[in-house]
Amino acid sequence: IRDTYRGRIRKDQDDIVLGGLIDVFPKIVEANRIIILGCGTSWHAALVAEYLIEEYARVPVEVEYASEFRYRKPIINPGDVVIAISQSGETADTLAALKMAKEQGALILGICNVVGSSIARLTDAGVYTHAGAEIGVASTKAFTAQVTVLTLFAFKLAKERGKIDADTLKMFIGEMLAIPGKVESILLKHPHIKAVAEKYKDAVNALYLGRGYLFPVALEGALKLKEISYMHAEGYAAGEMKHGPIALVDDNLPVVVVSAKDDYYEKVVSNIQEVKARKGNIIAVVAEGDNGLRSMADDLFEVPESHPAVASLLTVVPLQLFAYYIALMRGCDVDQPRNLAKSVTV
Ligand code: F1P
Repeated sequence: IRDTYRGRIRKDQDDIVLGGLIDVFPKIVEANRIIILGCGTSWHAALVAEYLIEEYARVPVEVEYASEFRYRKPIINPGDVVIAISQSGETADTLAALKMAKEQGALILGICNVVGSSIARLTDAGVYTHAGAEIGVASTKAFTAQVTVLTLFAFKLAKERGKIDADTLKMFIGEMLAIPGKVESILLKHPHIKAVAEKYKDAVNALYLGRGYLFPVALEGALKLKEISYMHAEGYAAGEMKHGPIALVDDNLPVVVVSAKDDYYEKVVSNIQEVKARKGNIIAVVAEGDNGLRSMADDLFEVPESHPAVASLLTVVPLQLFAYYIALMRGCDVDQPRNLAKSVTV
């Protein structure tokens, strides 16, 4: 995340500089709509961006799997800005969807990790995540780097569109600059995360719930567990639980609830009560010092407090580690999971 910031936050921390977008930013400011495309983890990062851009920059955003978008007949207008997110920059579905958007006159942007990759070369402009080489096939630091770039983008856009003032931008920059240190403090808690993984390593299913900015984190936590430990896991918007997944809850089901001190807090508390009433096991990701959830959860992953708009960058980290330890304990190869490829080029 520190590398992703490098050179992108002005020295006096009062502005965000996205060098690759300078020439096209006036067009982005005028966009009627922003469409964000990706696959897998990159799609989850896009969801975080949707919430950020709509809340702060007030531009309509659509997020779609590139693998769907490329085959249906979506409406794309010349006033649209289409952003592709891809760690590898080679994902065939994302590349094909982007080509289609380009042919239909949209401004196309890329957020990729691999410099000079196919998606990066196709786009009109873009931002590299500079997350370094991802060794494992399943995206982890790519996710936090993508969300970091998208957060910078959303706040920059909000400022340029006059939706937030200079002081608010400065406050957000301060929040973001504090993230790397906070992530380090979460990583130091790995022995605790490992101990919790030991308790749940033999579960057959797991459910992940979150609301708002933490809904995509729930999806991502579940995907990491599936990808590297082969444990079946589902991520849901917590408000959807009563519309189906609640039927799964019994004393064999670990339910990971991702929370923060945000507007959804009370709703998350009632979701936890609903799970506990059905004897489910709650693993809660909570802000440090949140004693309210401490008494309700079976296990806790504490993360430092932050503004809710950046909480996804912190709350995802214990879930990545949790998946990692469960995978190791189940004898899985965490770097080369079966059936997965680093670049899905077909
Ligand atoms: C997309 C993706 C990853 C996933 C795995 C397979 O890749 O679905 O999110 O973890 O590596 O590919 P990309 O377009 O971000 O390179």
